[in-house]
Amino acid sequence: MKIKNVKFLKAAYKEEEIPNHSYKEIAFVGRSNVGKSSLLNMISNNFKLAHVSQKPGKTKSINFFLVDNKFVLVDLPGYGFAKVSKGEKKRWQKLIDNYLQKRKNLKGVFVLVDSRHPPTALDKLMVEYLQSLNIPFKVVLTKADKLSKNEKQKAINLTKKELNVEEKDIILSSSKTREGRDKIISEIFNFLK
Ligand SMILES: Nc1nc2c(ncn2[C@@H]2O[C@H](COP(=O)(O)OP(=O)(O)O)[C@@H](O)[C@H]2O)c(=O)[nH]1
Ligand SMILES: [Mg+2]
Repeated sequence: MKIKNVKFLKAAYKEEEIPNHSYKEIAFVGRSNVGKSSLLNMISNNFKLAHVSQKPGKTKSINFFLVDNKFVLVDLPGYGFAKVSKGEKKRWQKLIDNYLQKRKNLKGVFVLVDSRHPPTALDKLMVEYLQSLNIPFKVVLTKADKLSKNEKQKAINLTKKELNVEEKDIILSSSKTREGRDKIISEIFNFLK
């Protein structure tokens, strides 16, 4: 259960651009700036793979990454960013919705939530949405390097309560310390089974 080689496959800006392959897919979602690109880089051992941006809302496409010629990681556009136009937001929302509703290859989703803040209304909506679609998911609490041991447990408890998920479905992670990497990779392979 290792990830060795990850390469960028494609960016899809519209539904028609979503690649037509038979690889199983694992997707990552979360509000912009939650640390999604950093996490993908950390998992891939490639600091330049997914663009880490200081400007939230920059990822406007669904990005596909091929792992060891076996399966595909999918970076979905960040939700809940205020500084884009309504039209632009609608376009992303439609792209994400279509993908989650229709994608037969999709085997599991990681919902990224900033460990320093309580889950947002949009995080809740996303979790409920995945539950309603029967898509298996895990919650990843990002930027855990910013928390003390106590605060980590508090963040887990809050996530359990707010998102109505079990502790076994929550993973603390940090792209700085690489905390959570092994767990995330092992869950990826569980999803792929
Ligand atoms: N302390 C800390 N900062 C992080 C971590 N992951 C991302 N960041 C920072 O959070 C900001 C947004 O990260 P990025 O990966 O671009 O988020 P994205 O918009 O969700 O793709 C950047 O300034 C990152 O350096 C982490 O694990 N720990
Ligand atoms: Mg990003």
